[in-house]
Parts: sequence; C-alpha cells; structure tokens
Amino acid sequence: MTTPGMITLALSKGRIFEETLPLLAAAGIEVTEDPEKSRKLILSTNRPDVRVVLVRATDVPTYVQHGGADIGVAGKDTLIEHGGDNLYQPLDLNIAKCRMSVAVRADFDYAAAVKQGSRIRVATKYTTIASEHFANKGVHVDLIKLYGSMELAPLIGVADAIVDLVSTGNTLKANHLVEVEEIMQISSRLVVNQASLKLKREAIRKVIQAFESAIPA
Ligand code: PRT
Ligand code: MG
Repeated sequence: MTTPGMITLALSKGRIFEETLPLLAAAGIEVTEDPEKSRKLILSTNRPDVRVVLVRATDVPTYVQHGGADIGVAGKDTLIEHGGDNLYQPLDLNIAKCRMSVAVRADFDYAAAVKQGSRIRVATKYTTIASEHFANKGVHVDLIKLYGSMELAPLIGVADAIVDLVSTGNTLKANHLVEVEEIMQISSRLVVNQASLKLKREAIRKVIQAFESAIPA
C-alpha cells in the first residue's frame, strides 16, 4: 500500500528524470539529490511530504500499479507494453519525445517484401506494439524478442527489420539502417495509482494541475 501523508513519485534516471524536473519545479518540488552522483534509490525533495524513487523505465508502471509509488512518469511505449492495467493516465506530458519506427538494412527492400507478402523477421523489445502494427497491415512476421541493441540483429542476419525508438536517427545511421515506416509518435505520460487518487485526492490533484500548467509546447 502507499504511505499515508507522503507522495511517492517513480521516475527513471536519464531523460525522463531530466525532463520531469521543470514540471516538478512548477509543483514547487525540488529534488535535493543528484541521481547521477548518488547510488540512492530513494531521493528526498525540498518537501517533507514528497519523495522520488528511481526505478528502471520499464518498471515505472509496475511500481505505480502496485502502490510502490503514487505517481510516475512513463513513456507511451512502456505503457503500451505494460498494458496500463489499473493506471489512471491523466496527462500527456509531451516530454522525452521520439517515434516508434520500423528500420531495415539499406539493402533490404522492405516495400517489395511487404508487397510480395513475404514473412518478415522482426527483432524488437516492443513485441506488443510490433505485433499489432504488422497485424493491422496484414503482414506476417516472426518476432524475435530482444532486450537491447536491436540495431545489431539485421546487421548479423538474425532479422530483416527492427522496431525501435528513434529520435535523432543517429543510432540507425551509425549502423547503416534506414527508417522505412513510422508506427507512432511517443511521449511520456503521468500515471497515477487508482487507490492513491482516492486516498490522497487533494495532494495529487495539485501535482496534476501544476504539471499540466508546465507541459512544454
Ligand atoms: O536505457 P535503459 O536500458 O536504462 O532503459 P530505457 O531505455 O528503458 O530508458 P531510457 O531512459 O533510455 O528511455 C526512457 C524513455 O524515454 C523511453 O521509454 C521512451 O519513451 C523515451 N525516449 C525518448 C527514448 C528515446 N527518446 C530514445 N532515443 N528511449 C530510447 N531511445 C533510444 C532508442 O532506443 C535508440 O537506441 O535511443 C536510440 C535512438 O536515438 P537516436 O537519437 O540515435 O535516434
Ligand atoms: Mg535506453
């Protein structure tokens, strides 16, 4: 269960933490420790009733769902793969933006493979998003679940294509891969535990309002 009288926020280190800081500031919350310099997993803030817990990006929805945190910030990609069960998602924060795309080796003719109805081998960490995307297109795929470095799979012949997040495109370029299809735009959302929403209604409503006022354009 969630801790009474305390708001616990689940964030992941890196871009989500960095891009959430201005939203926290709008809510009058200042994290008083630097996650990059400390090994602590629970960070205090300027407010005695607010703390931040650092978890893996993919674990944010799980911690919030189970009441380990009242509130969290998670990418749309992560939320779709998690399923979002029992999570209230009041705001698109428009931060940590990128896109989910299909990429192939420059010498692989994706359009021709799709047209011919060939079976395509797709490596990805995002199996839910990928299977839904290809099912909607009527393309048959063999999904290969990986946990990282997806870009490697087509290079060594394990897959014809990957489904991965792209922001600048530099990672694809460095590995001689080309983006052939955008599946969806991705940004991070605020997620709230359903029980916390009832039990800590006033405090949570204030955080949601402050975040909403500070969403980048
Ligand atoms: O990295 P780690 O394994 O610790 O965890 P994670 O990858 O789950 O977390 P993190 O912090 O990297 O990503 C958290 C969230 O940020 C994701 O769930 C996305 O919603 C969002 N986000 C925004 C991104 C990117 N942009 C992004 N560019 N997540 C990952 N990337 C990766 C991408 O997977 C690829 O490897 O960056 C690479 C591509 O970047 P470009 O700029 O070279 O195109
Ligand atoms: Mg990452």
